[in-house]
Amino acid sequence: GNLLKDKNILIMGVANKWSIAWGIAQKFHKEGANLAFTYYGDKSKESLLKLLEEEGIDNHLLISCDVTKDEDIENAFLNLKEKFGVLHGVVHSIAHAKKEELQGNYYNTSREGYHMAQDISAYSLVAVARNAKPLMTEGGSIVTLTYLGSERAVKNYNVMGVAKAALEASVRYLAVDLGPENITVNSISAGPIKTLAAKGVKGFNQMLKEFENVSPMKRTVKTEEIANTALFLCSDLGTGITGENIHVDCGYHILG
Ligand code: 0WD
Repeated sequence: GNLLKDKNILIMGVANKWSIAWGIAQKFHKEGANLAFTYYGDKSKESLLKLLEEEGIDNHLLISCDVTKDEDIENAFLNLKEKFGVLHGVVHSIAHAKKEELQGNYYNTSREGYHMAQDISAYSLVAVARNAKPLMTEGGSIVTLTYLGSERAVKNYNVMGVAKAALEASVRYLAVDLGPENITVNSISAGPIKTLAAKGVKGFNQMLKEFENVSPMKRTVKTEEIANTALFLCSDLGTGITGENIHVDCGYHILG
């Protein structure tokens, strides 16, 4: 396909082959996008280099970026400006909380853990949007990943659910800020997928089983289905949609 031909897109958050961001990267590559990646830590860099080689994605830009550091984010977009000049899309697929706070009672969340979850999982999108804006001179699309735990009290999701609520609210405010520049900002609310981040949530495997049993489609969602929605949003098919949260979860969220 060529739905993303001549589009320069930044993918943030590939940690390994199970990462949702990697599924999105593969799809975007097949649709002709010019890709850049930010990674966090040496382990992610190694995985990413290997994956890129296997997939035959070359001429990419790889940038180290810890989203808790303003200077890392600024540096990433400086690099992008040099390499691409114009940017058409950003996929933000980053979240983190302390493992011990993804279980038990939410009231046990520490101040530090609360701040960390907000910083990495929600504020990072705000900083990314601010830095992306000057490069999105031809309009653009910013897409982030969220989860139903923002709307409902999902067992064990706790502090991350609160961070995702902030992320989704940020999507709406950013959509207003950036709308005049023809930049859309949306989130995809993905059903549970077995990844590194998911393993941090206590009882995740059980959650997958329950999901299979009760979701309207009686199955879990595939990473490729998340990637297809990200593709739609970043291509010319998705223009006119902004501030939206699209559930890609086999219908699970409609259940009472
Ligand atoms: O079921 C799932 N897997 C769902 C995931 C359902 C619904 C939503 N999501 C969301 C996650 O909350 C996240 O926002 O999708 C996004 C991607 O998550 P993923 O693909 O499930 O998980 P993973 O492959 O672990 O990617 C998240 C990555 C980090 O991985 P680790 O596991 O090392 O925390 O976010 C990155 C890192 O690569 N990350 C950071 N990047 C920059 N700076 C930082 C940081 N400080 N911290 C974590």
